[in-house]
Amino acid sequence: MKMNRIKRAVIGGLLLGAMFLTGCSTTDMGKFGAEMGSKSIPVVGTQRIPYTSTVKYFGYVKPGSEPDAVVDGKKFSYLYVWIPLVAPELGVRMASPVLDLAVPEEGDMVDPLWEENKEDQDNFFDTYIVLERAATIISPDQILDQADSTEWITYAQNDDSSEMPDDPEGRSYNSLMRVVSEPSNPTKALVAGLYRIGFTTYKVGEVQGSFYAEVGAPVNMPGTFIARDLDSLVEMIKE
Ligand SMILES: [Ca+2]
Repeated sequence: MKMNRIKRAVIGGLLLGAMFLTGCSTTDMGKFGAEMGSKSIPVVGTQRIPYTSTVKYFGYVKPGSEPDAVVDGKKFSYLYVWIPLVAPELGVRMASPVLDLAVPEEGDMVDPLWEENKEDQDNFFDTYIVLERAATIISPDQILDQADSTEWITYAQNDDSSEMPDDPEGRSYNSLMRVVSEPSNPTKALVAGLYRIGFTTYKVGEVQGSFYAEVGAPVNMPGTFIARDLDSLVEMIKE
């Protein structure tokens, strides 16, 4: 009887320890794991295969900058994303500020403002992201002609994700979402074309400071680009 109680206490302690470990926030961005092929393992949690292809963007928004748009009273900025192939799934995550979470590597897209301001520890924002696709833009030569007139289809949004590192004040305010394509539904299929990541701050506050954005796919996607404006995006696609 007593032995059983001790055994139960030990097992309980181990379970608690394992839950604590898996529940802890990471201190760097870590691998971006996919939804497809993920497995839920009791105690351990969800095990994910890292995305095969990821494209990263390091950005900075100067305090006091004008937003790209105001949607339902929220000040939105955009990152434009060219997806060159049909994707079975897309993941998007964003963190602010960047500081020690990640450093740009070859092939990453780096905003010149980020280089100048990457040490800024004072300005950051509570990220909120929305993934949208331009309904009519499926080839690069349509981007500049149709961007103003196209409709944008919303796929998903996220405010706070416990999978992301905390902000400098220890709050779980960074964002992560995964969208699995539904090929038979035109508004849920992840076809090739122009996408954008709308980002804002969900609660009261301004979008300002450094930010990290990453788009992942479980297949190779050479020719995927991210830019803050459409002219730059078109330039990158052409090169
Ligand atoms: Ca948030």
